[in-house]
Amino acid sequence: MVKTIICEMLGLDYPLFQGGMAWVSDAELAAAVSNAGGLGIIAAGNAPADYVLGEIKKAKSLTDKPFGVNIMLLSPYVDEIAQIVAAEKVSVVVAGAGNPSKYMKLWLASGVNVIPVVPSTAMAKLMERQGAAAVIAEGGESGGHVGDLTTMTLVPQVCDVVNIPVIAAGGIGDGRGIAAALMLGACGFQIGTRFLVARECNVHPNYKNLVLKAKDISTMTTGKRLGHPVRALKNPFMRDFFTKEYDSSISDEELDQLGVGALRFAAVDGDTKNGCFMAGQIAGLVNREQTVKEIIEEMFSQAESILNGAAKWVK
Ligand code: TUI
Repeated sequence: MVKTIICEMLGLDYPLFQGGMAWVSDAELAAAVSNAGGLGIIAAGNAPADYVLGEIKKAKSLTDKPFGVNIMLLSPYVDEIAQIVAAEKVSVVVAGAGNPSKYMKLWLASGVNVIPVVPSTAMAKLMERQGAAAVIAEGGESGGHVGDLTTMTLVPQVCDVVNIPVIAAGGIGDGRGIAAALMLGACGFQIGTRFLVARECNVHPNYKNLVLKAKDISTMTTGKRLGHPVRALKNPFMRDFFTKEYDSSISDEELDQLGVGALRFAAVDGDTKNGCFMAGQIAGLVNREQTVKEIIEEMFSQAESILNGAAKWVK
């Protein structure tokens, strides 16, 4: 068994977080992950507060195990959602895409474990000072809104500057990734892309098929000019956005507007031309639809056998 302090801290069988994917990570996916022994996470994304409350209640009806909510700090509904997770006393709040400082006191007072995503060591130190239970060091291999550093470089540097547990995210898709992240100092692993193709994942079948077909070089990033680069599968939407990003006749506002609704077109409508199919660079390795339980058990048994064999390399 791969058991770490994260299991003890949060009451998990596996030190695994399911990545909070906007429009994708609903109560059903989160409950399936929690029931399989990991930490399922409902993504708030840009959804209204009543949707998030409904998903929290649904998850409570589907599992007795702990689960979390991922709050996307750029959401227009973030203030309301911050109150809801406190009132509902969810086990874990993962905060991403910004600085959650203004909500920390509220969340800590309600007994929630606050686990922010950090793209840098400075942010990691700040979050530890403010009472975070752990941090997620997410490298730019991940899908969606990405930071600059890679998982390989970010995780050990974050581990060196904080005393709280560090969860690695970005580019982990199987047991090899888990074993590697452990060696970097992480004691938890956040996996998003592989769960996109889980049987219990309600994303549009076209989205699943694009991930299943993806190769190593199938993703790209756009949006650097707007200050929030996003990684997604290459398709007409992404290529068009990329061209316009380097066209000085297009204003930032117009560019921003181009992205509105694109993730919904992908996840809900399966629109392969106009959708933004966010996925990590590990998509090329994701080749089979499996149940959540199969995914988790396979990843950890692979990690275990690699780790058990690792001593043979040391003479
Ligand atoms: O948030 C994510 N991934 C996401 S959010 C998302 S929805 C979205 N869509 C379009 C544009 C923007 C968002 C899709 N995928 N991952 C966690 C993450 N957090 N990545 C990077 C960060 C981050 C960035 C800056 C965390 C903190 C931060 O702090 C900046 C500051 O204020 O100092």
